[in-house]
Parts: sequence; C-alpha cells; structure tokens
Amino acid sequence: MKDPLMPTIQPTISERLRLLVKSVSPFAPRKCASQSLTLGRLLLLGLLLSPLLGTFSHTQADDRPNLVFLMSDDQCTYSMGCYGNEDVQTPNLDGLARRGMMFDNHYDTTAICMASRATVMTGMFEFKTGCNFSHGAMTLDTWQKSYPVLLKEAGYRTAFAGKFGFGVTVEPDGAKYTEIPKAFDKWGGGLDGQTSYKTKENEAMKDYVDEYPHSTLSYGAFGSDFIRESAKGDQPFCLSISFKAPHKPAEPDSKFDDVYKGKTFKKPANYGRENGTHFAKQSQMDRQYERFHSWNYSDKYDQVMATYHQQIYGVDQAVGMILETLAETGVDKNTVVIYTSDNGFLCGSHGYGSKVLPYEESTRVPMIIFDPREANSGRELRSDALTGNCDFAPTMLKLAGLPVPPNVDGRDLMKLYRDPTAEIHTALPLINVWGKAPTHSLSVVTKDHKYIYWYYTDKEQGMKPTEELYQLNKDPLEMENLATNPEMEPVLKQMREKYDSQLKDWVSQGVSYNGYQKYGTLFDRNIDWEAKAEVLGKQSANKAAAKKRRKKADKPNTAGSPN
Ligand SMILES: [Ca+2]
Repeated sequence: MKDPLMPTIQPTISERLRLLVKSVSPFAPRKCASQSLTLGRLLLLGLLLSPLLGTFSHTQADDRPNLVFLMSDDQCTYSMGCYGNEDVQTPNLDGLARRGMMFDNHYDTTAICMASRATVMTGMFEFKTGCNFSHGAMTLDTWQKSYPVLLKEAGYRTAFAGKFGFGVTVEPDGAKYTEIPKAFDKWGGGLDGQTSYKTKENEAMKDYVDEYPHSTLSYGAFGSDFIRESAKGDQPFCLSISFKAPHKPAEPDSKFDDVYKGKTFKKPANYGRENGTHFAKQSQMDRQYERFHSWNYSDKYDQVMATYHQQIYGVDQAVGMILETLAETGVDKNTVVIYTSDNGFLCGSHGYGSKVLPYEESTRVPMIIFDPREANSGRELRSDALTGNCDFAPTMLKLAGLPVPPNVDGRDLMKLYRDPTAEIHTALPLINVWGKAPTHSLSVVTKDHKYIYWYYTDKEQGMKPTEELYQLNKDPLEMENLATNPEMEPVLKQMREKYDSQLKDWVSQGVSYNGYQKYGTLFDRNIDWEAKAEVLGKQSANKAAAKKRRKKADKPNTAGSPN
C-alpha cells in the first residue's frame, strides 16, 4: 500500500525507460521484440520518449537532496547538551537538533566499531553482513550494495573521510579487495584499523597536515572542501565522515584544552559497582568490567570525563565547520544532515567501562536528522520511536529516490521525521559475538522493554543461563531486573517470543561463513548446555567421562562425532 506520508519519488532516467518499455511491451510480439519493431513503432517510441527525456535532463540531478552523514566513535547519548547533560558544551550539535529532529530510542544493533560500521553502510544486521572483529571482513557482493556504492552508481558525487573500520574481501576468507577508495570521488579515509589522531599518519589527508594536525578538525576541513567543490557542479553529493573521536586512547586536540579544565562532572545515577550487582555474572567476564578501574572511572572520574568530552567538543567544532560551509555555499536548503555514533560508552555506569555489552549506555546512541525541506524542521521535535543503525542506508537511498536492496533490515527514518509519533520497528536485536565467549549474548529491545539472554554456563564460576528484563519506559537506567518478577510474566513471554523470532531470522538469513552459524545453537534458549559446549569445542564432564570409559573398554566409538 502506498504510504500517504511519502512524497512521490521521481524515477531515474533508466527507471523511466524501463517503465516505458514495460508499458509498451504488451504491444510487441512475444517472440522477439527487438526484431519485430517496425519503423512506425520506432517513431512512435521516439515521440513518446522525447518529452520525458527532456524533463529528465532538466530535473533529474537538481531535485535530489545532498546527503551529509556524520558519525562519531564511542560516543554515548548523555555526552550532549541536547540530550540533557548540563556539564558539556556541544553548541553545533545542539543547534542541529533544534533545527532538525532528535531521536531518543536509537540503538546500534551491534555496539562495536567494525560490525556497527558494516551495518551502517549496508542496512543489514551483523549476521547478514558477516563482518566483525574475530569473525571476518565483508564480502565484495555485500559491499557493492552499500549506500555509498549505490549512490555513486546513481550519479551522486561521493566522499568519505575518517575511520573506515572494516575490510572487504572478494569472497569469504578470500583475497583482500583494495578498491574501496575508488568507490568515492574524494577519499580522505583510513583503511588501517583504528586510524590515528595525527593527521600526518593518514596519507589521504596529507593536504590538511599543516593547518589541522589533529584529525578531528581535519575532517571538518575535508568536508568543507568537498561541499565547496560539489556546490560548483550539478551533481547531488553524499559526504560521509567517520570521526575517530572520542575513541580511546584519548588524544584530544590541545586547541581545546581550556574547555573543561578543572571541571567536575555529575555522575549518572547508575554510576558505580553498587549499581551493577543485579547484572548477570557473564557480563563481568571480559575487559568491560575491569575497565571501570583500569580506565579510571573509579578514581579519576572528572579527569577522564574532561578528556572524553574535550574530544567530543572537537567533533562538535568540526560539525560546525561543515554546517557553516553548507550555509555559505547555499546548498544547505537542499542538504539532509544526519549525526550519530557507531556505539555508545559505559563511562562508569553500573561499574563498567567501554562498550560491546547490551546495556543502554553501550548500545543506545545520539541520533539527529535535519532535513531543511520538511515542514517539521525547526519545531524542536523529538521522536521516541525505536530506530537502529540499520536504518541509515535505506533512509539515504530513499532520500535519493533509489530502491532499497532486498535483504535490508533497516527502514526509512523520514517516515518518523514526517510523523514523530509513528513507528518503524516493533523490535530490534542487540548482538554481541565479539570478545570472550561468556560475554556473547543476543538481546531484543522494543520501545518499552529490553530482554537479554546469557547462554554461557560454568558452574564453578557461578554462571548459568540467565535472563534480564528491563522496563525501559519506567527504568531507563536499568536498575531493576524484572525477569523473575511474577507480575512481568506476560511481558517476559512476549519478549522471549521476539527473541526467538530474531534468532530464527539469524538462522535462516545469516551468512554461512565467518563463524556465524554456531550462534543458532548457542543462543537457542531451548538447547541444553551440553550441546552448546560441543559447539564451543569443549567437552563436558559427562562426555569426557564417557570417552574415558570407552577408552578403558577399548571399544570403538560408533556414534560418530558432531564435529
Ligand atoms: Ca566505536
């Protein structure tokens, strides 16, 4: 059914030709249309085509909006003034939020750099991109359906600067694909892992070394240059910038040393180990737990937060440079700006540091859209609809009037811009399959609730399959696990069903490589630990004992091995 809120999308030249050919095809003999076209039909076709082609050449490029996609790295929601933090200064981002729309329930479906970036580029969940640290690169056919590639193919002038964050291989585990920069008209990206805060260490940014030795502002200058160049031409453009900041190790631009000098920061109400005792033991089993101390949230909170926010202040200033250039060049009236982060950050909340885990500070991130063409702009509206990092690629493709590839999990965010009370997702998965096995988990989040399932079992270390359930609309700080509360049983049942449904999608639609298949077993609530231990390559005590008995009896094992 046609969405009454959606504008009529102008087809591209090739689409109109295809539509036209479709519409005339019933008149052509089935045998071979090309041979059967008489001169008269050709003339008729020409007459039909000429006015349409005339229209295209005039409007095709002009009407499509420019797109600016800005993403920080490891920035939590409460790091911005517009999200309610009175201790910080983010004037440009706050201004963007006032002009556009803020989103209050925006999640990164995987809360770690590499996997999140793959989802942002393609609109697909991690089990479909097949891309994360310790799993593997994205394959070329998936990359070719990413938003920058499709926009360039459709006539957009494209640019990328900053931390790219993932690799592409021709096939699973195959040769490295080295042509990523060629997918862009202007390239200031870094393909080597985390990239550097030093501009001079990124070859593609060498023009900016002298004036902007710190990478954050250099990306602002790169973006401004690209906008100026694009404004002179007649192609619409798509600028994507992935800031390295505020990712650790902290290296803020000394230009902004005075912004938070000596400042004290209010701690969130869920700060500290005493507010994390209700979390599953599994969540403590990797570096996120010890980082509460080793990253000094426990003993030097103000200094750590001053550095963190100083880095975000740099991002805010770079965003300011870009917004100013859009206005200067006059292209601002037809440019949609999106701002977000690849994952959040647990700055001491519940006694944890870093990201990855399915909790709010780690998975829920800032998100702002500003579309100057829309009536809702400038009304300081917010949407509490559930949205995800899978939504950016389809949103940008639809803004450009392009079809969204099949297999994409994201939806069009502009539906919410036009009606902030609408919904585009009933639930989203929150995935972690990075790091030590005990911390791997699948969760499902809705606008009002979050359900986390920890499968890992180790009786000696006090770990058994554990559920967590939070009522986010009443308990956004996740202070009370309601999974065993009898009153919450109907909700728990519903959330389990949503979880099972997500896992079913994982099994049926997930990639068959890079180690993603085993989670169909590991995350299944109804499979016992014994079978999971086998998948993990472990031998349970029973199996080991059985093997020992067989060996003793010198009896061959005829049962076969699941491995
Ligand atoms: Ca990150």
